[in-house]
Amino acid sequence: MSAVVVMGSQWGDEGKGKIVDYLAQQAEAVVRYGGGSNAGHTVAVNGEEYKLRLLPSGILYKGTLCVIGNGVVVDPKVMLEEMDAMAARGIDVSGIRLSNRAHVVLPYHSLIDELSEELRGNSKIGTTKRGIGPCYQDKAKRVGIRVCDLMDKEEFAKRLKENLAVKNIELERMYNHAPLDYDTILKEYEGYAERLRPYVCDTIALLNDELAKGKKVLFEGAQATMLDVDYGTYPYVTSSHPVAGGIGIGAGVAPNKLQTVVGVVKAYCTRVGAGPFPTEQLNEIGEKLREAGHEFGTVTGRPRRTGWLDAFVVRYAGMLSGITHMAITRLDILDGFDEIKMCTGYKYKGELLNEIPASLKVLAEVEPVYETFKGWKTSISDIRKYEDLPKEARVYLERMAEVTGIKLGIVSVGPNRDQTIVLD
Ligand code: 2SA
Ligand code: GDP
Ligand code: MG
Repeated sequence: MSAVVVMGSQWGDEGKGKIVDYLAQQAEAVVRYGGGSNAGHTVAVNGEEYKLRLLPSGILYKGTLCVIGNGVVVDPKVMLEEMDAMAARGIDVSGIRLSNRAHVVLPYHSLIDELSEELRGNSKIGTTKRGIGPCYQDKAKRVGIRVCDLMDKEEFAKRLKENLAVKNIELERMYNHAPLDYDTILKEYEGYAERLRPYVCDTIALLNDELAKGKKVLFEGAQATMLDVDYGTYPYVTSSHPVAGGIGIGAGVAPNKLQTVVGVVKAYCTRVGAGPFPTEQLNEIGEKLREAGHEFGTVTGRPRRTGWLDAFVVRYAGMLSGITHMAITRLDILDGFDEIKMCTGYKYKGELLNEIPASLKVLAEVEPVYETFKGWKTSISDIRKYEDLPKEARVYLERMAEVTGIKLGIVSVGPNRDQTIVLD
């Protein structure tokens, strides 16, 4: 088994960082294939916490290749800050490889992200304001600047000049904002280019070579299925493809190379930003989940919206990405609940739906169908064997597997690497 995917099955923050870190113990390479510094993946080892935004969660293992694929939009400032912070904590960053085809986030991207959200007022998406959408827009508009352009001093200067002329008109006319200064950005980015140069390569060739040699490669999804620009709750989504299909586009590895797809599933559900969330609990249950789970954005610190597990959404995620195993995380957060609910389907105008509706108007009106489970009311954080979990917890997990049609692979009972139960 050489190519393993770890991706989000809900609206993000399922604990992908923790699961990638756990599985990276046996991997030669860990690869990010989409998103950018909007991601916040947390890894905890021996009580130390590492918050990763652009760097793959395999970074804590010396000698592991940590690849930022062509599908990622890279803010060089954030990437270098992250590398410096890791190096300052004694982490070896020499295994990092940055795709020469990845697109570069420039200062006008983050600025426009922020200004356009302000302009949208009540209909804003609730983005992380990291310039992700505007950078992917430039890529699709065919005016983006790629890492290979950044590495070429003349080409970068020329492209920046052309782009900035247009962006400054947009800033002035649309947002009444002062123009950005060409020389300042040029100088800043020339500095980044020199520092990043040793890490830049053709990651497509690198990854396909590793796989051809039988090496284990782990693909790390960012954001999640319901935030996918095609399959999520559009337009309240990110601008990339977090589903497993995003790997063909964002890493240059063909779909038939992916054997194992691990869907990370939080034992309840959260979402940050606007958009429909059928199982949201805008009540004391939601408050309790947020409090017990410390549910605040890793990048922005925003309080996350909270609700019950939506197994109907996880089933959809399983179909879209061919999930072979579920990694259930944060089961321990439910330790103190008397009663736990799971949504097994949606009703719309009294009728059970077979699929997740495309229309947000319909999705906003669906009525989740719940099954209720008895809580286990005891701490499970020290349990390391599946059969040692309380019966009530096993009933909940096994029903989840039944409703979604996906096998249980991992159960996580705490943030630390060792708080992990692997099923046979
Ligand atoms: P963007 O910035 O254009 O990608 O935002 C578009 C939508 O995607 C959501 N999004 C996220 N949802 C959950 N977690 C994310 N990462 C951070 C975290 C978020 C944070 O790990 O906590 O710190 O707030 C993430 N990134 C993007 C976003 O909320 C919009 O709904
Ligand atoms: P990601 O974006 O999917 O990687 O998730 P985040 O890092 O944004 O949020 C998940 C949070 O849950 C992090 O703080 C993790 O350290 C933590 N975490 C992961 N698995 C578990 C678990 O099983 N139990 C608990 N209590 N925390 C966990
Ligand atoms: Mg996160």
